[in-house]
Amino acid sequence: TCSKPRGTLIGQFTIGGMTCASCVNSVEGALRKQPGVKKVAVALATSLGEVEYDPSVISKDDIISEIEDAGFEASFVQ
Ligand code: 9UX
Repeated sequence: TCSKPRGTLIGQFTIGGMTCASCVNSVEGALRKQPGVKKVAVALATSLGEVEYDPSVISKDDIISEIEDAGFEASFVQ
């Protein structure tokens, strides 16, 4: 059984263009303020991010667009 509430998905994405810790804060901050985003964690060393979101509120494409608007490239791996 899944312990997550209904409507919650976890997606993993790769991020291009991050070179310092402030970049991490920019990506995380851009996503955290979006409705439907519940959790976000970005790792500088691996250029990987994980987001917990409600797909009925925000789509993967929306999430990618927000990251790109913050000045980075991103694509979901899952
Ligand atoms: Mo760090 Mo990131 O000086 O866009 S903020 S490179």
